[in-house]
Amino acid sequence: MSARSQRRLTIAALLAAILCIAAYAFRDHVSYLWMQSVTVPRMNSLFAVQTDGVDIFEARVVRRIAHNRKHFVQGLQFDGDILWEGTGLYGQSKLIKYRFDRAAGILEPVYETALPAHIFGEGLAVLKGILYQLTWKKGHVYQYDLSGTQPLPLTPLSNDREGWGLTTDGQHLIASDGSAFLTFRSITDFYVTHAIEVQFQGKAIDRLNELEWIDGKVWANVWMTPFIVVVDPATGNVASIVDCRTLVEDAKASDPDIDVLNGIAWNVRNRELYLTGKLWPWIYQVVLDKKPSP
Ligand SMILES: [Ca+2]
Repeated sequence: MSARSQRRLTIAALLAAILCIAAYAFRDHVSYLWMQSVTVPRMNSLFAVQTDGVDIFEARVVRRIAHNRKHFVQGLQFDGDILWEGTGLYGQSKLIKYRFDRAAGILEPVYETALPAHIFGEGLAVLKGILYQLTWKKGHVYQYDLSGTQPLPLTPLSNDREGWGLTTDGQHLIASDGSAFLTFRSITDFYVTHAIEVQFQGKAIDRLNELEWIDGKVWANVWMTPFIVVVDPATGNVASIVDCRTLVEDAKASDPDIDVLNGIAWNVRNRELYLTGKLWPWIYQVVLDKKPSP
């Protein structure tokens, strides 16, 4: 082989190595863009056209609660007057505790802890004095004892799937993993007790993300859409759909760089609904207006 051929071979090998390293380093971003390109048009067209037989509600803004626009919201849940928020992104994932001044509409951060830089935080839920926080791909389910003045970390549990959203029916934890399945989990070891497939008019609805248990139903953000599905936990069937396009437009008008709708918190004591998204400058208190049947 000539010296020139050897140089070409070396350069080609180096380029291939650089491409492989870049593809590995940005694998999550590539996967994210691919899922976005496939999911968004399909979900939007599905919900826009085929809504026979389910109730459609439109989320209407009651008030805006100021929120840190750097928070990539992955989990949101009230515990009395406390609002818990879990955020994602590598190097930026946190668990945040707010005291909510409901009359003034102000969230006062009273505790914050950062997750390790290699951990991407996901959904959270509070059940029987323990806060559970998922991680995206590492399989950790962080646990915190909430009986003291500050959360006390306990030994993490293990998740056998990707962690996306989390909520509770009061007995189980209920988790989403990016698929159309919601898994019901034991609070002691996070093992699956049973699962349901979420379906809308016979079609599986995947990319289920942040969750909330409200009045016996599981509410789920559908990732990359402005819609929330309200799911019957016994059958998996979508009972109604909440159209949040007005909120997305309002948030986008405040900040064009916002990410998707993601974050549902039900203030059970006052029966108030709060919604937000990733990198949104607001948490919205909303009421639902039922849309007339077409
Ligand atoms: Ca929630």
